[in-house]
Amino acid sequence: MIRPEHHASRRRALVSRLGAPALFVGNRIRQRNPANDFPFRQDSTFSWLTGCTVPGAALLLDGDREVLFAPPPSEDDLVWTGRIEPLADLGARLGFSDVRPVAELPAACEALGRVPFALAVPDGDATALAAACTGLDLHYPDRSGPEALLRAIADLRNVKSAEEIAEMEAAARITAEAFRVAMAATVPGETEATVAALVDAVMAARGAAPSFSTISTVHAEVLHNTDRSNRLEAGQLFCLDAGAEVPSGYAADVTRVWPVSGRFDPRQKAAYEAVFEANAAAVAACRPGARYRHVHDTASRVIARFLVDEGLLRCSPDASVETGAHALFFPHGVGHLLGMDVHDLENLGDLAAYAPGRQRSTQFGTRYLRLDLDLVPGMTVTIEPGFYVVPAIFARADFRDRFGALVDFDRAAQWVGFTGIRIEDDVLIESDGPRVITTGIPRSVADVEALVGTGLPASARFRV
Ligand SMILES: [Mn+2]
Repeated sequence: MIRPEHHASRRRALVSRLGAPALFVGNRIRQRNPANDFPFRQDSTFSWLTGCTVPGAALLLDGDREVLFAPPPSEDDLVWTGRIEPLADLGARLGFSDVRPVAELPAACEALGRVPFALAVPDGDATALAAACTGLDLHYPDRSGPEALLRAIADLRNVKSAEEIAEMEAAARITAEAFRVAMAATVPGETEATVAALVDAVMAARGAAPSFSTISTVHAEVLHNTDRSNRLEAGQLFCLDAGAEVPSGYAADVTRVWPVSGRFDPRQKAAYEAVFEANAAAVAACRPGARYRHVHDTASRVIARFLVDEGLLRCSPDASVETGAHALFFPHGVGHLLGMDVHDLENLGDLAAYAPGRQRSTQFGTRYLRLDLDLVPGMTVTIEPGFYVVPAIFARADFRDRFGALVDFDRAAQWVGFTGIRIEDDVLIESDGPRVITTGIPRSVADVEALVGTGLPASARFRV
């Protein structure tokens, strides 16, 4: 867990950057029906500042003054949820000497005498409260808050402390265990749903939760595939894209693809090794000072070289990166920021992930690159190149026109049904270079083939 003193140092760092008061609201519980709630997840910035996971809480910062607001517990809570923590106890646990009922928040904002900074959160009611208390035009996620506030939050959250890195390593360890169980359990006849259930069960058994809906599919060419209705068949490639979130809120995000039969066929193996090489080259490029766009281009060049070797591209890898031809087979960015959210800070907009003066590319593929900062020590990013055969892309008339000279569409048609391959790891930028924190998950062809289908390990005792 992150210590209260650590949260306090973040608040001081933020206040000294802002030079003005600031209001942060947390998320509230959202109901599906009365007495039937959706799972609660605190807003990440609110958690980052307070460690407070009480729904409906708020934080007011004004110079040295810090006030935590929270809904007072009721007697009914004791009966229905077993939770009763008096506000004073909540404050003592989280390191706040001043904790008040949240009903007092509007008057406290009024008493500031000036408009505080405030942040929109993924909860309409909480954002409306922040807007009402400040008069700011706030709407999640397109009007998240004043630019100076967003920049300060992005700069501070983007560089992880040793305590945060330890949390991310814990998330990575649980994720690695889940992946090993999933690989071991994969045999023809098993189902996508069962593998996903095993992954989520490992996370739950270790006190964590999925940091996003587990992707468990034999159709990796659908990038964010949420369908889990298929039975696994020999000859298919299976894709697992999943990550654990530990109680402090830090996430992992990993993808592996493996053969259902336990053996890659020659074409699958060639493509897998190209994506693996792209992953390794991109990881190696994640050095302090490197521009992330160049990390993306490094992976693209390796994928393009494979496409040239297979006769799918008729141009040099450099010409492919220039024109974007390879993106017909690698239609997404090489990765993104990672932290308390899987696409960390994405709710603040491109301001958090694109350096000033840098814009998203207009080119197909590269325009989905979620990050273009210069890397600095303490940043954590994902590296996730891929190779996909997407019939809908090959069918596009505008692509056939534009790339007709560069892409062999007849040859591409022979690959339809291949599905796709993505290999994703989480990388910490250290002063002397990159460090992969998602270790212990097979990556090489030999390591993958050695584990797939070996059966559930004894440690997976939670299986009933
Ligand atoms: Mn990812």
